[in-house]
Amino acid sequence: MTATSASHPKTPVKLTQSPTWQALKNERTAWKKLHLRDLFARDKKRSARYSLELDDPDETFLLDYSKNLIRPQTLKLLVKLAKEAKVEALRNAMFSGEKINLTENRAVLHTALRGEAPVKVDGHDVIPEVRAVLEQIRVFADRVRPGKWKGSSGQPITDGVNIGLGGAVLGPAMACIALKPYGGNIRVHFVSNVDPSQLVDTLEDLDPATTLFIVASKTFTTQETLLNAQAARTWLLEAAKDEKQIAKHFVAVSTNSEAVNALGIDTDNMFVFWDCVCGRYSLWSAIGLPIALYIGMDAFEELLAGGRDMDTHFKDAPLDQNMPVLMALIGLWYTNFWDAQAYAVLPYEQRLARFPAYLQQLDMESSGKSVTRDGRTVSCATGPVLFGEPGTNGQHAFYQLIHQGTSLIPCDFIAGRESHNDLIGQHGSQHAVLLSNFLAQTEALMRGKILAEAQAELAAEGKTTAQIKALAPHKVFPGNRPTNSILYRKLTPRTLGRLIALYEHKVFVQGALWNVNSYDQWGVELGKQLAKVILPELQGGKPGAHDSSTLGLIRRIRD
Ligand code: G6Q
Repeated sequence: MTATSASHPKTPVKLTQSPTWQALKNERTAWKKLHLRDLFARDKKRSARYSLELDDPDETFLLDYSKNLIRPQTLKLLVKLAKEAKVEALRNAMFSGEKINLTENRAVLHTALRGEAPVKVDGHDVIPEVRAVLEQIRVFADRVRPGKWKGSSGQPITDGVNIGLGGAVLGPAMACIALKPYGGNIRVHFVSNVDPSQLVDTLEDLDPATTLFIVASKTFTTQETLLNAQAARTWLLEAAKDEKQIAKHFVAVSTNSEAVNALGIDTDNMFVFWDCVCGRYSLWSAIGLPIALYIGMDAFEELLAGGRDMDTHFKDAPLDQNMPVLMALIGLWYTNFWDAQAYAVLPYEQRLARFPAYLQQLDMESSGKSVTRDGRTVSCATGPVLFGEPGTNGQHAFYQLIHQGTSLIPCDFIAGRESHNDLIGQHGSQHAVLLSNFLAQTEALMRGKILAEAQAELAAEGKTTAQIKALAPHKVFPGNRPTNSILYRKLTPRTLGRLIALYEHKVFVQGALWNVNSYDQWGVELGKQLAKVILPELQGGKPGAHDSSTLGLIRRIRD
């Protein structure tokens, strides 16, 4: 199919003015009298009714969305809204390579990176190029991992240091931590911050003779990445002494071969990706090189296959049985009708520790927009603030607010049935303890605790009537606090691929509903511009026209 520039299905002028939106407002009012505790009590099949599973008996991948503030009429209206927003047409446009990133006049190709069927952009099938780069990564990883790629002193590489920022680091770093059980003999490190402490701390224990740098930057103009790459180059040359050795210790991942060359990196050692792959959606591309180096190319291909599983589900499942669509609609329900301004992602899987940070960029950079695709001010709230930490850690920190605070914070709980590392302690399986917490939290958030239950508990503890009266109000939990539960068998590369793609598509659907361009990031570009103005002023130049606070701080730093 030939790409048609800027062709995308038109969404209604304002979704918020549709009768469905009004009906959802009425539905919200009806919910003032509903409590999930009662709905579960009345409908024993609620969980089965509101659960979806990928059709794969070997690898559980289940979404239980029954502990959400929904009932049949709620979902019916939400799905109708998705139809009115023409989500399916925009989805098809994305998968077929149409230029749906309107502000940059680009196709959106992260699904093509893990795809198999032809995807034509401007009449040209991109899949052969995608496969060619994957093959290049395979050849490279197959040389470095068994020690066939030698450093300046003839020794094999032991450590890879990825230098990159934002989309060039969050995905690969998250995935390498998540997939530690599949890691091989190459250690991987990630340096992103221009704060020199990060590079210094990383290099402290490394040997230049056995270290390989991967400089990852889509544009290869990001100041922080270039500075860190130059500093790494200097560190390497102090030991290697010879510029020719750079080729053995530096590779680049970029779309910009001129800039790669200008940094002194041999373009033979460059892995390309494409403008149509947005940074935060790029871990499937050559940006995933550190992942392939760490877990090997076969496992990396499994990660891609996991993404493809979710693509197939997203493309084929009807809207009301479609995991990303339902997660997106339910998220919109809370943002726009319950005034939820935050959203927590809580993996009960320590190795998903960086998953919330990864999702923060994916979601907030994609949906943090106030202007519609056609340049008008949005008519409703868009993306919420996303945060999260692995459970059970978060339980001992911020869950208090989720249970008893004044804000509604919908949560996604994520867990594996099996652990790579179970330990048997005094309570039996330690992994079972983790899972019992996962289940207890979602149940408690849903049920809450009514006053009579709190009073009965206190009475059972032997408290006096006066004590019960004083303490009971503090022990009441409102409940009706919504959660999704995502359960998989084990955190394998394939599962991780499914999980990431689930959230990618969820964000896509919300972008379609809110009619914002999920694939640009002008806020990020602003930061790139602004710091360049102030830098010379910090280094002795004449301060420009700033506010008194900024001027005062510039003076203090210069002093
Ligand atoms: C991601 C954003 C942004 C980007 C970084 C790094 O979607 O575009 O986070 O990844 O600013 O940009 P470069 O890859 O061009 O260095």
